[in-house]
Amino acid sequence: MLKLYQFPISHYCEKARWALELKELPYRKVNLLPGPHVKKAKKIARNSKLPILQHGKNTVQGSAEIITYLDQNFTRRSLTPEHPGQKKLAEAWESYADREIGPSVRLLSYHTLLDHRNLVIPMMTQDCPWYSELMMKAAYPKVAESMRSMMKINDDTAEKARQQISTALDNIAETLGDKEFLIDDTFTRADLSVAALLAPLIMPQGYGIDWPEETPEPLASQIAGFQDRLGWVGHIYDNFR
Ligand SMILES: N[C@@H](CCC(=O)N[C@@H](CS)C(=O)NCC(=O)O)C(=O)O
Repeated sequence: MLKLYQFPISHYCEKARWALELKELPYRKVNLLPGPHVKKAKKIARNSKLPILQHGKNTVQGSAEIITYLDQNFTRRSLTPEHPGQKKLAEAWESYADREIGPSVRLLSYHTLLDHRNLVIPMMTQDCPWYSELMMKAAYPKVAESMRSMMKINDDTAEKARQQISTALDNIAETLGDKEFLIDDTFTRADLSVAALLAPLIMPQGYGIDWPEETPEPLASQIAGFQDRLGWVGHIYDNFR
């Protein structure tokens, strides 16, 4: 049995969900609440970060490690290219997305959303036990403050994140040209990772979360500024998620 410890809202967890679902592997989601997740995560893995996959006696922490584990243990619909050069390139794109895109998208999104508890609490507690929303409402001021401080979220870092996303989108467009995929002519972990980590900017259905009906400012305008370069992410979601 495969068990995924995750946050429904997290785009790193989305990478793992996507890989599991693309490979058509049955798995059970264990949704954790930000805050109380620390105790559970540290009990089963090295640190508090999600996603964590459990498979029998094996525990795998980290979205890239999970994709590698799944490709090694379930060969159906491999996401890692076999050719060593392409494999290296796919892993380099994934690592770039994990380091540069994921944290920037998260910081920019939370910079606005943390000011809107009515929007963010339902996303944080989606598909969690019934009492989670009550718990989160009570703990919210502390949770929001500690998230701002842990991720160093402020106006300056949000502007840096916006610029970093813009640079990443230019790099992606330049690599793609008129191609469909980042590596040759196959959908790989590179496309999955880049698209999943940019997904909060297009809020796709397949992600599995109820996105807010309206995006508050300044996030809405920041996303609008990327719109002309986000078409590929939508295409990848429409066709491969
Ligand atoms: N490199 C990791 C990053 C995972 C990550 O940053 N997870 C965040 C959620 S988006 C998390 O669990 N944060 C809570 C914590 O660090 O305790 C991966 O790819 O899985």
